[in-house]
Amino acid sequence: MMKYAYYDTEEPIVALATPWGESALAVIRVSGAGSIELAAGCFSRAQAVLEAESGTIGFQRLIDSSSGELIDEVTVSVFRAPHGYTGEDALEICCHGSLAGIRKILEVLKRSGFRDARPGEFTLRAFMKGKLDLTRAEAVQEIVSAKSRKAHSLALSRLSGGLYRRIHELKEALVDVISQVELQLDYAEDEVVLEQEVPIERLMETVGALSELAETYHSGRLYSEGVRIALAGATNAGKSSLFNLFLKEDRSIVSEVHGTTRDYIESWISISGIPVRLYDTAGFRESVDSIEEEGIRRSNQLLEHADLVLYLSGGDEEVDPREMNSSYIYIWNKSDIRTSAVPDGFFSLSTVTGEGFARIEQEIVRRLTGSARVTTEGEVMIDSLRQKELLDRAVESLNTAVTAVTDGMPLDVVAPELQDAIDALGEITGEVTSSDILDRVFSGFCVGK
Ligand SMILES: Nc1nc2c(ncn2[C@@H]2O[C@H](COP(=O)(O)OP(=O)(O)OP(=O)(O)O)[C@@H](O)[C@H]2O)c(=O)[nH]1
Ligand SMILES: [Mg+2]
Repeated sequence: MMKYAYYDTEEPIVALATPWGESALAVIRVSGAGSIELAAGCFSRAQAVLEAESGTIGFQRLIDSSSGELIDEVTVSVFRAPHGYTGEDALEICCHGSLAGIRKILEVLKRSGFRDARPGEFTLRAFMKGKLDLTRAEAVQEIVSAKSRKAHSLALSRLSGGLYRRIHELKEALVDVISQVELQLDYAEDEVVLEQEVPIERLMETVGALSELAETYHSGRLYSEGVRIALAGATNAGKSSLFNLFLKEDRSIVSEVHGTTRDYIESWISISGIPVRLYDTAGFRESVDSIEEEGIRRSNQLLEHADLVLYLSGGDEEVDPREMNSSYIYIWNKSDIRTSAVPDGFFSLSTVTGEGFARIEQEIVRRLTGSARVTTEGEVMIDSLRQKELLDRAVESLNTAVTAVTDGMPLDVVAPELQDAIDALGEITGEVTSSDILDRVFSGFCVGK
């Protein structure tokens, strides 16, 4: 674990902000006090960088100053405190995406006095400089790791302050309540006896709003992390056909031969914005050989770890309702050629005509979102366990406060509970902070972010 002291500095730092690998272009970032002066020595036209205004960009040759050797032709964007992402003096060097070149540039910059940045250190500095609060800082990483368009737009709304404003609003409401309570406590000290009064309705409203926000964690996670869905059933039931239907391409081999799929195949798809890792598996039957047996064993393992299983029936196998698993979705496939009635609890499907497919997609979304609230336009959702835990803590403290009030307990029992809830909300936005909190938030970041 990194220590706060490590962060608490304006030391010049450097990091590659784009992936390690061959690419058309790569971006190397430096930030910190004096970083423009430090880096200037590496450029052919040092004076231009030294004199550049914030937010300007210029062409440069990057030179190894010890040997005079040309390393790369680059463009350099200049940011001066308090402007730019970090709010410190900073440069973004856009070079060619060659691993050898990138390594050399990093080496030259480090020799000039920069040290390697730790994960999230640029964003941490932006936070320290008051450029963003913690909910926005977390949103930065959430945007980078978003796996679906939906997760991306939810994170983007947090970055633009949607969550911050909601938390701030609720916190203000609590600050109002606590100042009323404290006023009464002050009077009590003056021994003026007053009827104790706490705006209990306002308090309950706030508790309600905070628990609602905490509950969005489940859906928030759903959209950012995604889920695992496995296809299961007897051989030849049509699992690979359904897999291909989801992917809208002929990815998995389909044939009338039983036991076509022997190892599982997986792919990311999106169902109503939820990222889904979909698995096509080896069908069940009394195994014919040891390879297929191993395939079936792996299928079973996948089913155990899947968030949802789609179980296909494609032939004349008997269905025993007592053996149906309530967390599976049962599908009666090949409806185009089957004459028997669809059994209770099954969804009818034909992967050939596509009949019933939309209904199954709807059922998947219904099952995954379950009791979780489905997002509506503009709704604020949370996607961080840290935020969820703090919201839970605030709700718990407020519930204790409400109980204390209704039980007629003295106000000096109520006030600390209110204060704890306010502190919890302050921790979410970063107004109340500690090295542990910062470690927890920033250690999950990419280097260079
Ligand atoms: N008529 C009809 N045939 C289907 C349907 N779905 C699949 N089939 C056919 O059923 C056969 C088996 O389909 P697959 O998708 O390979 O079945 P599977 O469950 O993956 O089989 P294994 O990989 O052997 O476990 C193929 O010949 C498909 O063309 C359907 O809805 N209607
Ligand atoms: Mg198959």
